[in-house]
Amino acid sequence: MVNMSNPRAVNTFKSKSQLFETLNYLDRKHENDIARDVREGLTASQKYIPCKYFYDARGSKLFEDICRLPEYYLTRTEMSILRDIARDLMKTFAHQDLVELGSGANWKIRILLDAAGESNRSTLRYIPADISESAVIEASQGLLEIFPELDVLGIVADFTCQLEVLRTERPIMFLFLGSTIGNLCEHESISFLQNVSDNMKPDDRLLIGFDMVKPREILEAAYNDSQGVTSEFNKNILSVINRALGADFNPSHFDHWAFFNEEHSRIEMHLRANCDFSVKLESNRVEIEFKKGETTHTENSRKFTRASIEKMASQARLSIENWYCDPDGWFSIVEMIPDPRRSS
Ligand code: SAH
Ligand code: AVI
Repeated sequence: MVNMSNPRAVNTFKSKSQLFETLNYLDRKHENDIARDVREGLTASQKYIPCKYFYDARGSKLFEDICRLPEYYLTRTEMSILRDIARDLMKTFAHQDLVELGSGANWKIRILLDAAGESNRSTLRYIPADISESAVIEASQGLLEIFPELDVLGIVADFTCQLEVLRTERPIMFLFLGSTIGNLCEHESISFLQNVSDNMKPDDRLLIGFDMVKPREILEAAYNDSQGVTSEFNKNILSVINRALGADFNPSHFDHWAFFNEEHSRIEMHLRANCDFSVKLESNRVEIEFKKGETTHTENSRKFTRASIEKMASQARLSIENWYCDPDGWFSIVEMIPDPRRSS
């Protein structure tokens, strides 16, 4: 069983052939966090909004559309690596749990479950964990239609502060794919990985996807696609805030802006005001002014090198077991285990 006893809600859903449960751990505190985070972010000298608020149902769908874009090489490159390694990873994988952090759509896990084969698959449990309830439900339903023998338990939780709900008694392979780790800043990613390591049993494993540094034109094109989907995704965060906080953002007052910041080795995504205006938050209790040209920082997407990954792993008390990448070295999947010296 999953460790924590008090989810806010336990919901049962139906896929074609069977029922599955989701446990929702996002509570009233999470709703208060949005108000606090947005107030803090929009009153800072460089305005910002934490990127975890991108992912309502529409944000999750827009991210899936991004993954299909020709410029967004990350998804297809990571999937090609997964296809290459899936058989080896899964051949002896039975009676264990696959816990996917920030699971999103089910595209990548399907590759691993396919490779597991039906007899091993019927002994596995897949635990998708995401802040987006709609993503967890839809991915689980879709997966059970393809693999009716699979056991699925959905978890709706914030992986930055609720990892303990994901502990189980069986050996776990944790997955943190898509370079979602790049959306955490350096110190957040180290404390996140330390926290994962602290929640790992000695035999657990962790597979992380990292987007690697590459020429600026390729990086910038991936975040400035020609169809404008990334721009829609970026502006969708304003609709999330409008709904959660009774705010009155007009998305057309902002332009999408994304560029590679070489010094910090990250793509930065911003929303730039295209006129002067003010916005009311929390049903008129707070008013924020925006000046034409001023930007609100909505996301960092860090790009890694082998050295930066090795440093981060060692700071988080994780040992690197295996390293997999595509022939161009654009993306890496790194397998880590808890450092045996982690408690000393
Ligand atoms: N792993 C998928 C999806 C990546 S998109 C892939 O590789 O394509 C990032 C996912 O992380 C989204 O589904 C989003 O809802 C989720 N997410 C972002 N911040 C989160 C948080 N703090 N806690 C839990 N899930 C989070
Ligand atoms: C989820 N995450 C890894 C994506 C990224 O590339 O940083 C989110 C994204 N933002 C813009 N495009 C995609």
